[in-house]
Amino acid sequence: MTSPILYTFRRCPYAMRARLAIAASTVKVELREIILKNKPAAMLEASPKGTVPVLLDTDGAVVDESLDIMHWALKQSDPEGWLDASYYESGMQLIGQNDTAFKPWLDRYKYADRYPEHPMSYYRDQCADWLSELDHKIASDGGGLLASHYVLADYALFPFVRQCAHVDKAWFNAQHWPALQQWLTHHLESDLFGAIMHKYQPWEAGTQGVMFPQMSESLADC
Ligand SMILES: N[C@@H](CCC(=O)N[C@@H](CS)C(=O)NCC(=O)O)C(=O)O
Repeated sequence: MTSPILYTFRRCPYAMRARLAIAASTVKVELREIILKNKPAAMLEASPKGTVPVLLDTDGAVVDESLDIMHWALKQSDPEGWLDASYYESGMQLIGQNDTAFKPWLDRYKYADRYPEHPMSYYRDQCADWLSELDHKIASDGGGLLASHYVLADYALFPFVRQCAHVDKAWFNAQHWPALQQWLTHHLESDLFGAIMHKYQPWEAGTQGVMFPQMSESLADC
């Protein structure tokens, strides 16, 4: 095995945050796109819990939590200072809140028919409380969640805010969250996001995945 292998699913927010960090670090991996309903045996052998993303390093180490994959990549190379120590602890706290408190509400909002004990609007209100908090943070910190620039927490939370906004775009856009809406638009329109959202055919056992991140067009022209 010459490159680390990343098992990923394009639309998974956890996999997105891992790909964002890998792309920003420019650490090269072999990307293997999977289908959640038909997980490759090689992935399950490496990580029997069966969630994406999973990173299999060249020394055989398995990293199967998205946040750990972000750290794995950024510890090798962090050209944009995502791990800036000044914002690290507060960022990890925010990520913890996102993953443990907000994400369950997001799932209920997105799949409200599976949680009939409350109407969809109830779940949306829970999400809105968190999004309002994020809007205030961005407004007071001058552009990012914790600083005037983006750090680890911005990239770790962005795919989840995106997912929430996409459940009902008209509703999201109608809220008075100017700072959060601008923050989201910036991420959605960024080259980095474009670079991690290419569509790939699902990987087939016995074949080579695709090298990721792919060279940017400006570099490829040189
Ligand atoms: N805590 C994990 C969560 C990953 C996760 O739940 N991924 C979802 C996809 S978004 C998954 O693989 N679910 C398994 C399935 O749907 O079979 C992480 O941060 O990597």
